[in-house]
Amino acid sequence: MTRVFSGVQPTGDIHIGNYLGAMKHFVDLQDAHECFFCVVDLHALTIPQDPDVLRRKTIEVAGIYLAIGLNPTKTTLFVQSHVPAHSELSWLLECITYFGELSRMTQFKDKSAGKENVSVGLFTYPDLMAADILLYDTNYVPVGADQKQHLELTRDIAQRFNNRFGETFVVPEPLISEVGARIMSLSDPEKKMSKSAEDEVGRINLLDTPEIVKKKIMRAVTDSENSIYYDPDKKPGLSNLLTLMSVQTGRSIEEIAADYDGKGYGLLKKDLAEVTVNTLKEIQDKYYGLSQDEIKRVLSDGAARAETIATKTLQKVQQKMGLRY
Ligand code: AQP
Repeated sequence: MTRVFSGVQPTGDIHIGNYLGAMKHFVDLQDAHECFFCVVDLHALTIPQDPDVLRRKTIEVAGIYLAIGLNPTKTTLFVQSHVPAHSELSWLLECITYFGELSRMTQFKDKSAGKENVSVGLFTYPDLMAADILLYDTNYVPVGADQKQHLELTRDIAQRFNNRFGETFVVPEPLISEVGARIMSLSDPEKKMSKSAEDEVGRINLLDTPEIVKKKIMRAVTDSENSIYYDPDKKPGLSNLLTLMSVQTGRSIEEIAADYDGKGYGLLKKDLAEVTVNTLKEIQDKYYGLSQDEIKRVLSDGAARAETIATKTLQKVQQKMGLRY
């Protein structure tokens, strides 16, 4: 069976961009593949975290995994730091990654820009991500468009290792959806919707109340024209709303634009708010019905399953690199 791996950081609030760009696809993939979905808490440490908040958010992300429909009897759900092989393989991969490669990562450039104290972890983060993926002989990695460059680096590292030490790693393919892979901020639609953006109204969190969702969508920045058509360069705000409508309803952007053209932006926003509230309601109903103990049990079982596979891969890599007798 082909393998799928992906992860979500327990930082900030999980938003509809994370869901529509990546997490929703996790659910679609779990029937046809052997899936591993991780709460990547070690990645979260690349920027300062309050320890209690990090612990709470780790359980929250795992709860959201269950609430969106991931089934722990089919899919392995676990926390990255509970499987030590992730950190160990990361170091080994750092030793075959070039400084120039990591320096070219746009996410590092964006997140470090203008900051005086940037952690080394933020710089080497793509190696930890490569380790996450390569430990499980992963064939497919469902992610949003912002992770494309990291995935390309993972492929380069896997191929380099295989060329240098002999066939070891499966070279993974990214799965990036055509529509919805880059959901934009509602308040600044030139930028992607992001957990770390200070502007709360730019993102719809999966656990936002219906009132807040409606308010955020009705206030979404659009443009002063009145005609409805998709053009992310000329009309980024409106195009983002059409995208949100399309990925949630399964209707094409063209069809939606034709439906609303001439009827004003207000109606589109009102209907989108309703659709979004319904999407979130289903998730929230399940989320608030889960107990902490239930979530922790799933994570503990998942870590045990993940560890068996990850340790085998790590030992193979250590052997090839000359670390074992
Ligand atoms: N705006 C987005 N549109 C579509 N997909 C997105 N993803 C993130 N933002 C969008 C995808 O969500 C998955 C989980 O993301 P993550 O937790 O690993 O962290 P991230 O990419 O750093 O997400 P954020 O929310 O944007 O956080 P910050 O603010 O810290 O940068 C990934 O598959 C990601 O591609």
